[in-house]
Amino acid sequence: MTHPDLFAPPPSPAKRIAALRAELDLHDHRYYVLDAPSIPDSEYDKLFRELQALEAAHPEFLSPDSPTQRVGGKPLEQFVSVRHKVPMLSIRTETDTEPTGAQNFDARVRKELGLADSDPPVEYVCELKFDGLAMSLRYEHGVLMQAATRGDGEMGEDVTQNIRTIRQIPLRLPATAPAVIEVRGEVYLSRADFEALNERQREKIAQGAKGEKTFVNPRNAAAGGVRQLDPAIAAERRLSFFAYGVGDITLPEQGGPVFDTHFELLQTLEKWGFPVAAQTRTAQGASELIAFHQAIGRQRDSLPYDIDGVVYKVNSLALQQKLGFVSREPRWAVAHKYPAQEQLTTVLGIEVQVGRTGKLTPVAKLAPVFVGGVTVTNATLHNEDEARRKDVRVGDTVIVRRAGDVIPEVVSVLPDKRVPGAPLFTMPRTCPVCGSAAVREEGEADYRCTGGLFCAAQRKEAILHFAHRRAVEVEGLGDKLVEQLVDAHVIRTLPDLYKLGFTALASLDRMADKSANKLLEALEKSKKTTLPRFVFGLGIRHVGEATAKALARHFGQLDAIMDATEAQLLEVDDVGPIVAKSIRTFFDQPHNREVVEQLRACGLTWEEGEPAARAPQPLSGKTFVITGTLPTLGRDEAKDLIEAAGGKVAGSVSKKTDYVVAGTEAGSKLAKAEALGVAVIDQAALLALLEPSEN
Ligand code: 5U1
Repeated sequence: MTHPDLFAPPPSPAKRIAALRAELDLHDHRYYVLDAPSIPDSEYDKLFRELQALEAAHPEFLSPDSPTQRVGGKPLEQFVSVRHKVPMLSIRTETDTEPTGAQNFDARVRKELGLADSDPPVEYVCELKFDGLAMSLRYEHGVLMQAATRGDGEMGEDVTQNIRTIRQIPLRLPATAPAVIEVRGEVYLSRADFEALNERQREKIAQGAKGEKTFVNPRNAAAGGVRQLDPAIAAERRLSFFAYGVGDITLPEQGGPVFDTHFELLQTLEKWGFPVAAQTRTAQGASELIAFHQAIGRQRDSLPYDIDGVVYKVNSLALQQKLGFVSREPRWAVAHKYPAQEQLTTVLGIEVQVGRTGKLTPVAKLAPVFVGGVTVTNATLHNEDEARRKDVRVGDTVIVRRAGDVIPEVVSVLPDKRVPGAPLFTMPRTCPVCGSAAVREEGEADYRCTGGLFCAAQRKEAILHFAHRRAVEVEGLGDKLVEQLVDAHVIRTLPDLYKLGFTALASLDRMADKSANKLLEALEKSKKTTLPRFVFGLGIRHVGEATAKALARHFGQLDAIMDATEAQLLEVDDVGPIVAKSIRTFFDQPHNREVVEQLRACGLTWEEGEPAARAPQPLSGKTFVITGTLPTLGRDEAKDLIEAAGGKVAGSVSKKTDYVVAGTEAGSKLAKAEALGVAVIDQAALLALLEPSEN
């Protein structure tokens, strides 16, 4: 039997264009909204290029709602003002961050509705209060026609070109959507995209780019992105969007949809392709509002974006209408805040800290301030350029920001409050810890101490790194002990560790005989190690665990690694020019070679192999996440096996994960893998994958 499609005529260009657009829209939605792509990027790119080629050959079919037209427009001269058909209201803010904030709102609603204590609880919808920029998206006959900022609520600015670049925003709605609908929501920048944007900015500044600056917070960066006249720059910001309501919409009597509740409306928006925050839920009465506020408060730091509170809305649209508005704020909604993520404080001093790799970081010592839910006393100034650009001086009043798990930072200075005569901050030219020269290489933003293992700051970190569980592993050698040993000048270099005697150890404060013996045993045990652990343990800049493994696999022997030229190092998987240079520089320092020789002389040994042909790499290019308890393999063992076979092991599941290896008591990672459609395998399947394939 012949396959009927085999002889069917090819579809007309118009039909193929329509099919490609629909397919790409679907993949955009799966990728950007559901976080669950169903085809690899390469396949997506192929479809995209086919559509671009067809549209170029048939410009008569070009249409603004095509996925190829997201970043199509030319820079504007200025934005055009637009009048909102339905004003964009603001929301009442409840600044009482305690449960009473929710109780007060519920009490007000009940009073306005004339409810008695004996009446049942009011039903609410709980949402997140995103820290972004309000936006109104107008669709006519299913096509995005206009995106406008809130402005003063009556008049906003037409920023359609920029908003089109947000891939989470559908350019076209399904046929079930009404003839006219304005979707209201928040444009924001995720924390990861904000950090990446600022990192790119810092690099540009370090390379001497004029007029570039870092951004104070994701909200400002998002607002700046939306207000770019050039849509190509807006596209680079990687803005995101969440929907939370509607403005103008076709009335039911003109064929528009009928909604009884706000929750139903949000569910429908989600069905039409808009991102709605997954945390959104209904709640009965004040007690459930409080529970929501507290639950989200606990998650706030780990959310991928900034929120400044949660929002409660009366769910019934009929009750919303009954409650009405007061001065542009609906009585049926409130934003219940969390402690602010930015606060004012004063700079007590500026210290320069030295990291394990010798990086010098200026840190502002602050008058203690409660920000983002914790008391902050230190804030990073990143590097000399940043400190100078912000011009932070001792005695200044500054805005400090702490959001998520990111290190607190000084975002700006209040110049009016400066104490006259406060001196300019200058980066020291010598290391504040060891006095060695501090140098800043061309094109780099950071100063580094050149003292290497001679620098106590680097020494402590270097010893801790060497003794780490995934490096040479000296059980029981923690930071307190290393600090004591280095501060008491008992050890200066790594080999000194192996020269420690019982008497020196037992004389340390709080060191019992038993602990001293245990440490000596652990040191003895650590002498038998492996080449990758030893190389990783040396703490060479840019050489992480995976690179150390790749080097050991490739060269087989330590001397071969130490003597390899940059060109030879570049042949190793995972090693690029920066890493190759760093390895070469490390082994070019006589004192580093001396450390290696002394460690060997102290009895550290590992198996060496021939710099032979590489072992088979059946898992090359694959990313794994391990969760739960595996039947026989420990986590580290499984990780080592995967990495030896060329795979990577990540800590969290994302759309880029190829396999989740799940054992017993696997938790949220397993659930996430299932939600994203990532392959879940057990230990036996992992071991099968490790077998090199026959061909
Ligand atoms: N989640 C959410 N944020 N937010 C902001 N809902 C919401 N609603 C708003 C605003 C300004 O306004 C409506 C209550 C009109």
